[in-house]
Amino acid sequence: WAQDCQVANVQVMQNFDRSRYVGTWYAVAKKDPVGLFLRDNIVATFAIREDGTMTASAEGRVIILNNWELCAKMFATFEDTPDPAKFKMKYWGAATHLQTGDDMHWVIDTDYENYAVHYSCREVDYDGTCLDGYSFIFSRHPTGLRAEDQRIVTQRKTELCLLGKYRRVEHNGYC
Ligand code: ODT
Repeated sequence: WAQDCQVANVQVMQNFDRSRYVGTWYAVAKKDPVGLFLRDNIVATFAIREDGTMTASAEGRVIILNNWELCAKMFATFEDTPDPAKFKMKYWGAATHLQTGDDMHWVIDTDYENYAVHYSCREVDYDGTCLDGYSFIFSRHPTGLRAEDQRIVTQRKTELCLLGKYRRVEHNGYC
């Protein structure tokens, strides 16, 4: 895989199968965007509607209004694109003061049963690299990634040009 840090050249999951992606994922690491929102205790649950549309809900501790912490319940619907691993995510909160938005949502890699690497670039720079984006590392296990998955995930972080930019996402029962 070429590592030129161009958003347009980011490799995503081949033959992504949303039906195997459904269910619960625990965020174990996160690269934050500008204006960090979801902080820790982040759990996302994906589902598929009868018409095939992918949806998700997520819970987590968020920071709003410059230092106010609370557990937020968020919802999203995913619009398909020609690439099965690339979606447009429309999201909103259960309460009005929470973030709403439209982000791209790419599944970079997953084995469906243990780990998943997500990526979203909000703003592409003039040179084609990502100026502002975020990325989640998900695990099916609340305890974190298995040792054998860590190697693959580190490889993917490197390919995304984000190695060293993630922080651990804590799960301490706050939410
Ligand atoms: O936390 C941040 O700083 C940026 C993230 C904002 C988007 C949060 C929206 C969550 C909506 C419910 C979605 C669930 C699925 C999420 C999977 C991956 C990350 C968005």
